[in-house]
Amino acid sequence: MSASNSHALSYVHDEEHDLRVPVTEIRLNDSPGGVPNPPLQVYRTAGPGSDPLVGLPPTRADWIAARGDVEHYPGRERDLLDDGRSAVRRGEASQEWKGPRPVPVRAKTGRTVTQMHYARAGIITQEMRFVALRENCDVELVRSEVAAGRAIIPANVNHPESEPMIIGNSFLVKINANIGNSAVTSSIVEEVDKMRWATRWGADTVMDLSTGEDIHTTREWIIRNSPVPIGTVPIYQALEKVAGQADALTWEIFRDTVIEQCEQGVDYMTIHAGVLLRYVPLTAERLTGIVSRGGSIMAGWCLAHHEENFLYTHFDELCEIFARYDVAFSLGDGLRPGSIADANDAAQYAELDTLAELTTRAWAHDVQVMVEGPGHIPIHRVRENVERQQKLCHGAPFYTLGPLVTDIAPGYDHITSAIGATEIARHGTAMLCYVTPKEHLGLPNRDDVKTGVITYKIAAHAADIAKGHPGAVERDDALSKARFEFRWRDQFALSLDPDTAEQFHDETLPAEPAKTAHFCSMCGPKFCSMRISQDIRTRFGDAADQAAVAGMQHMSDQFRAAGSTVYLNAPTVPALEDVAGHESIGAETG
Ligand code: IRN
Ligand code: FE2
Repeated sequence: MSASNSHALSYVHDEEHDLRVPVTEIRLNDSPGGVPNPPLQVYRTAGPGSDPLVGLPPTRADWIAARGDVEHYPGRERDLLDDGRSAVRRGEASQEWKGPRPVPVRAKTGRTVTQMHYARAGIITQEMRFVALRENCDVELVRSEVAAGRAIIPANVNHPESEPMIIGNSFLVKINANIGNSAVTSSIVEEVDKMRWATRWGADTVMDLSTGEDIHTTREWIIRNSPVPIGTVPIYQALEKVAGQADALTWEIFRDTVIEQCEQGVDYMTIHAGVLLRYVPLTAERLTGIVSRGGSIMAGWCLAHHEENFLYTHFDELCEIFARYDVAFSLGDGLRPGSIADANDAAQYAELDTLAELTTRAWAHDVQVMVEGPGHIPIHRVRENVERQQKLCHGAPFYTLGPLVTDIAPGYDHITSAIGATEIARHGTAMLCYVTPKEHLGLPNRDDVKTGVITYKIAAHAADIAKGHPGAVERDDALSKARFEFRWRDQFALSLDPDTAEQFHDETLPAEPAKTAHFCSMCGPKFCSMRISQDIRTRFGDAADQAAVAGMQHMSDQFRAAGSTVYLNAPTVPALEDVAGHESIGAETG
């Protein structure tokens, strides 16, 4: 039996508003003496699960329709689920889509259907209520943060299968996993499985960065099955349409690609509109130039035409499109530094100024915005990045790629980047884009995706703890208690990765009795600190040993009187200022 078996799908209800939010319930064993431990309900990104060939139920469809501001496209019956080029059509894949083929909707002429629009009008949507239930916070906090642009709820009206979630500094730190990049689509089940694998381990959003000829169909399958918001970088697909020739890109080709993706239900899109013609020369002296794919495409286009970036010049049109579907901007950092040497340089910060300007312009259309950030930054310069972005962009959510705090560990860049990610998140970054161990080396496989997601869950959670997010330490405390009480199964079950925890334990102590043993193979039975601590507690918790405690207290008082610090039975730890006054150590005062 695996520890993840004690994880069950459960729901938190808001009966009044007919809402139910899927959560993962972790069931726990009793503490010694038969004291029960209540099950722990934790945030769940995997949704309720679906048959990949049918998709998830479109729960939000009724909420969207009830607002009365969307219309169906006349004559836009979809043949989207299999557009004639896919492997299924070619007979190379065995499964066929059995689910509904939803007709796309968009705002009625002159209407705006964004969560920001409703929030600013003082309307509390079902999406906001769902989010408040998930985050365990007041719905007014959700509404006011969305209204102010300090948080976004990416929720395209054409992705009614999604479970609303929020990205913003006042809420739990979120993580994104990138998937995609298979040259040829294999089958619905396999493509959907990539998204599911990432959300199973905790990805809050998934970006589909697929390229290749089946891109449209693959994305359709993923969206119809995805409980989390889906993001894309539409310039990649636009580039495919012009056979990879950046010069041949036009605003019209790009616009049509965006509309196609809006109709499919993409919830947010990376738009590299801050790469201005005049910024491109600022990268000339860099050690690593432009490392962003989208950034280099747009810089190439600007240079080839010697014209301003069309994403910038047509930005207001893009806002009008996004407002009709509630697609959120993820303003791309096309000039992010790709090495420690290029961190926080003129090119990066010039682009950030433009992203700030674009944020305000999108807000004028009531369109939701987050701002993308670096990249590679040494740890002592990380904080300045988020503080600068928050100030310039009036608190719009920051969404960063790590950053990596050193360049010297290819193969371990999930770690070099998680260090930077933790630091940047604790100072206010709202979402972290994961980096896998294959970064800079190759395409991530299934194990890499899992490692990347778990690594970023650690970074995000560490930041939640440091930020004092309400309830953040609940799971830590439950796990530590299980560990102290040698409830091995519960310790595994409470882990971010129960399978690995159990497997590592079992490598040395596979036998069933070891699951309740008061030691593990790290220290062995004699030197287990947890067991010794328990022995101490048992002994001194006993009234008969009160004399011993008094004796030790007496000794400690003497010790302290002689000028030393002791912590035995100290009710509080002395503050650093008080400790430092005692003696001066070090040369500078001498
Ligand atoms: C996140 C923050 N900065 C960049 N990202 C992610 O990088 C972005 O969300 C998308 O997944 C990818 C875009 O890469 P390029 O095109 O900028 O290299
Ligand atoms: Fe890099």
